[in-house]
Amino acid sequence: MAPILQNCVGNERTEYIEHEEVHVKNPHLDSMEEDILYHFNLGTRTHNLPAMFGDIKFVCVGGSANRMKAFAQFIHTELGLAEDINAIEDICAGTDRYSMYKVGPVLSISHGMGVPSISIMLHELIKLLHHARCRDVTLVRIGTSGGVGLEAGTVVITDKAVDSFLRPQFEQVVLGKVIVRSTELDENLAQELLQCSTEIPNLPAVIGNTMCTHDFYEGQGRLDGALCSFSTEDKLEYLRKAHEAGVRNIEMESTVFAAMCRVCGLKAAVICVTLLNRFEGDQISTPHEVLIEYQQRPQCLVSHFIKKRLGLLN
Ligand code: R2B
Ligand code: URA
Repeated sequence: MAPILQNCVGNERTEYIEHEEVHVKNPHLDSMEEDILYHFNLGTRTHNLPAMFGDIKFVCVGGSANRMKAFAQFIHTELGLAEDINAIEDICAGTDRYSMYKVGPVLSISHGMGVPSISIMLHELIKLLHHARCRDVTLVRIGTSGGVGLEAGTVVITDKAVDSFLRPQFEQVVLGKVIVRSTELDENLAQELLQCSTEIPNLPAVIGNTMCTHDFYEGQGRLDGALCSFSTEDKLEYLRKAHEAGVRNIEMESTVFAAMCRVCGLKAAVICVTLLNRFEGDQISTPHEVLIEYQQRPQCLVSHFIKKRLGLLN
């Protein structure tokens, strides 16, 4: 069956309205007596979601479970919370699909690698925020990426998330048809984050477009996978074209993240550090300790942003 393209870019947007509860865009949910958030091992019957999560204002998501645990511990220290840091436990301990940590008004969740993995997490996260009656929530993806014409270690705050064809859209196949959703992110939030970056020493940051691919190797124009069907010149030409279109980094989750948040009226941002400059190579050969420091940069930036929003900075 040939795919039928439904061009609905932009049609599904929900405007963000201050102090309104988080929206879900599914009329079927109202008639369900119970909602089991299977991959979180949480549910509306088994857990008091408003009591557990009602005060959440910031959700930070990232690929690795260890990194999101480290972020939870870091933000706990940064916010100067009274509770014992060792009491921060994985709320999703009953499953190893995702990890989730709550630190005051901040939720830290891992989403794995790639669009399908983050998309499942986001369906359940947005329903969780809805069931918990959360208001004024900001979502931030913090992650790693390959830089396009940037020095390694630069943090890219995403302007537009674009697909492999450089289109600011995400295609979701639904019932054998393609639904197209816009991947526009909140411009003011990106600017606010850029301003925060200028207030932190040794945190080079830019606003740029982020390309989201469905593969790390051939899909990102790498010459070092198990398969490669193109030349070095083909690769460089593709990267040059992407750079001309404003792409400054490449990762694997931003389009669906931007699209789903936009449809549900959630303010969202993507902050990824570049681990290498893809014009210079494909292998990530930077020493481990340097990579660790790079990966802390998006965490420092989002922590500064949260503290500023909470009025904890002078
Ligand atoms: C960045 O890093 C991962 C691949 O190494 C992927 O999840 C991403 O977006
Ligand atoms: N993550 C990616 O998706 N690509 C890179 O090049 C580095 C990290």
